[in-house]
Amino acid sequence: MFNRRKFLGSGLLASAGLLVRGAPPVVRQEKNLRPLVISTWDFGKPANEAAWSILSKNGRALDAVEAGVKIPEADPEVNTVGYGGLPDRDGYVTLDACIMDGNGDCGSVMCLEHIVHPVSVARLVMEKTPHIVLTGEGALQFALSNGFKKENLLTPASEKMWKDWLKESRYEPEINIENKKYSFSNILPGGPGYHDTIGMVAIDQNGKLSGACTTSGLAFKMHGRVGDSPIIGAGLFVDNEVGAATSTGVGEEVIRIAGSHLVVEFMRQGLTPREACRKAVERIVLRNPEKAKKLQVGFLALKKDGSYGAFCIQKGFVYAVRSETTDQMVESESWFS
Ligand code: SD4
Repeated sequence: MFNRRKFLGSGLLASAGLLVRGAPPVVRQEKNLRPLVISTWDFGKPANEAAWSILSKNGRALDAVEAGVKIPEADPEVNTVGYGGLPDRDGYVTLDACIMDGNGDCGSVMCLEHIVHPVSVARLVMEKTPHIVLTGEGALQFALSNGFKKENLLTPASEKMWKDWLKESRYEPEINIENKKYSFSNILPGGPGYHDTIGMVAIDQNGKLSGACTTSGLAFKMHGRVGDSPIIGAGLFVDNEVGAATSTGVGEEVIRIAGSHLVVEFMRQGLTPREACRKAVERIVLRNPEKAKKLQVGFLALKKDGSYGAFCIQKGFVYAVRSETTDQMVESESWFS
């Protein structure tokens, strides 16, 4: 269970303005702080910056989250989102993404190949079709017919990691691999499977909420495997009446509890974002405590009043926050310390 003493201590650090990544967690509950954007993991920081350049000019949250998550999608160094993402076990880079507006509009692509910005394809599914989800070849054809360029997303670095992995083909998600993204040398040849995602939620000047989530999913996954990230209600959920939530970690466990929807519903019942995330984590842990010891899931939530929070299973989940007064990484509280 999370360590309350440590947590209280961190509040002091935070109020002294000292809290940065690596320090103990903090929960901010400032109200009416908007616009504001929060997103998962280290790469959330540059992503937030792109989102902020829209939000700070009175732009829409929907435009902000799309622009934000496009940053790691295009970054070849981020080996778990978009271009440069690690492939499945057959060597195909297949991407999952979704976007949702607070009014219930949403779009999603699953198992999409060859397109650097799946989130933008998801947005087009939302805006140009009567559907919500397009998958695989159909999603690719839709993207191409809307002017997206077909590209090879497998970078030499990712291909090498895949070939190294093939030597043993061991498949087991590694906890907090996201934090290692800038260092390929941290990833052992023949080592575990990797998971990583950017989930971003934002509130704009007008109090409207939106979110986006995009990933290459679990590395070296079975071909055709889809995680929580592109599933509305699992990897992302947004409701202008209440708030927004997104998730990261082992998608199968998030799907089982419709995680992001659950977090939003807990907030609807009056819980703070942090309490709502903690209750969702509790749901996963209590259903199988032994299994939970070996996996990571993190939830990140933003309430309509501008308060935000997170909770995860294992220590090490960090998220980025950007507003007029804040630009920082925050470490989430965890179930296990
Ligand atoms: C998935 N949830 O495909 C994604 C992976 C992830 O941090 O979020 N990793 O299961």
